[in-house]
Amino acid sequence: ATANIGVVGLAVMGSNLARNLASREGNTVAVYNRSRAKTDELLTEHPEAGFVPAFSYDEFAASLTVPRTAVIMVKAGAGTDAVIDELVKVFEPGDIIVDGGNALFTDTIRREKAVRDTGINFVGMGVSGGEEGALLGPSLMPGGSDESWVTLGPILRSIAAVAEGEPCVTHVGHDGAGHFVKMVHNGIEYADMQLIAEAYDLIRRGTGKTPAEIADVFAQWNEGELNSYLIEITAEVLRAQDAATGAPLVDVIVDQAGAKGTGGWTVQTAIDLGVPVSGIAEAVFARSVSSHPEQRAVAANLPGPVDELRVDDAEAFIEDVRLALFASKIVAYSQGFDEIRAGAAQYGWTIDLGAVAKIWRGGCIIRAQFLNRISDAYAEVPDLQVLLTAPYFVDALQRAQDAWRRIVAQAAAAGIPSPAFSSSLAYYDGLRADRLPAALIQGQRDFFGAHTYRRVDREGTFHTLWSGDRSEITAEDTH
Ligand code: NBP
Repeated sequence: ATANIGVVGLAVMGSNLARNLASREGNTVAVYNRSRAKTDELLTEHPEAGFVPAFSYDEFAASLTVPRTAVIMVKAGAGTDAVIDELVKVFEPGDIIVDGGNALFTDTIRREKAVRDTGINFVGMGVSGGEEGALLGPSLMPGGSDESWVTLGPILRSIAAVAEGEPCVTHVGHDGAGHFVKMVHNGIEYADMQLIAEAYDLIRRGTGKTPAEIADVFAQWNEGELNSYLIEITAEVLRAQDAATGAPLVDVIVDQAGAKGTGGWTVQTAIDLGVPVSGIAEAVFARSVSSHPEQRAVAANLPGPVDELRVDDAEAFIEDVRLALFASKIVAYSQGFDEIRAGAAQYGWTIDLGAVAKIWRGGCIIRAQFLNRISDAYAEVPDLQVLLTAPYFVDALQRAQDAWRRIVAQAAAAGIPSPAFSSSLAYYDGLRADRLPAALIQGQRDFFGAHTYRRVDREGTFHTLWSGDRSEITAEDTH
């Protein structure tokens, strides 16, 4: 046995992660792939990595020093279960199996439970940053036991991205905590991308600027408080020209956004937890609206407003859009962190939210300067109820809110869809409202279903005899 760590699954992510591991001092990396071709190819192309190839699970286990540590990077779902079944046969108590695929956190909880009886440690780990991140430094979100973290910590710290001198990895929490946090990361990513897309659309329709000119706007925004990877790549995408036609690339790309499902998971889980993640939900639904060409074709002639968006002062309008984007982004992140808080409470994880914000500062898709403000907020008040009530965000929302309202109003008047901008604002106003019309909903529920209500002035649960004399009685909560 010569390798201190192994990788199973040598497609794009696995081979890049294996190369990243091999490039770090002190690591020797065993590699295995179900079909031999990928292993051969990796060995041929990267002799410098000094990989220890294995062509069976027995060989793979034999090549690893104890405690054996293997990272699985295969297609999430049945593939992951198949690999775990095989590794469990050849590994021993104390060994560590890490699943770095995009597993649903409930699958990770199930797998951890199943593997636990064997004495082998199972760690679900979120990996963000795509293929480049895997190779050069991803953001890593491992769950699993404290015992496994002792072995894994130093290895993961050595391969993770580094942000402001700190490696982008932390032991997020037990069993499914890492994959849960990765799921929410992806949900926030959906929201952030949708918000940026809405900002682009408003600027284009409002000012008539070309995509290349709007690229300059985003590049400039990237110098300020919006500084982030997504803003940076937006500028690059908008600047790109199609080689075949000379048109802006963005104009020749079909406007139907795809999705692999993690955004949907974030929303489904939030619904189960009762957490409003409206910004993320709108982003998921906006992609699905875009992806129904047959529905869009029959709806294309529906009446719209007479007046198009008219902007007199392009510069002022663009600044309004920037502020609306920043405010909506604060809402999206606040909602995402709310979901992590709720998930931690539900599943019994101790998650340091400030540490999560820190490990997202590098390597991952939502890396942004702004995450420092989030970690500051949690450093100051660790059990902060609502992230956007932290002083920095209150100040930012104060600066942004007039512009945010103008943009949402202008977009609605001109018939420009801005679901993420407008739902974020609606959430913000809902949250800060003194009284909500939820009182009326309780009245309606009591009317048709005797669901009862509570009163503002007395303890207890009440029901009005709607079909009788309409007097009020004290009621047991019937539902
Ligand atoms: P894929 O998701 O395309 O999976 C291909 C790999 O899975 C191949 O190595 C394949 O082996 C293996 N595999 C399958 Br499929 N079924 C298997 C089975 N029953 N037993 C053993 N191996 C099996 O690879 P990827 O794009 O590199 O992603 C790997 C994981 O990383 C996924 O879970 C993905 O969601 C996650 N992830 C991806 C990204 C990204 O940006 N792409 C980012 C973060 C996480 P074969 O060669 O024999 O077919």
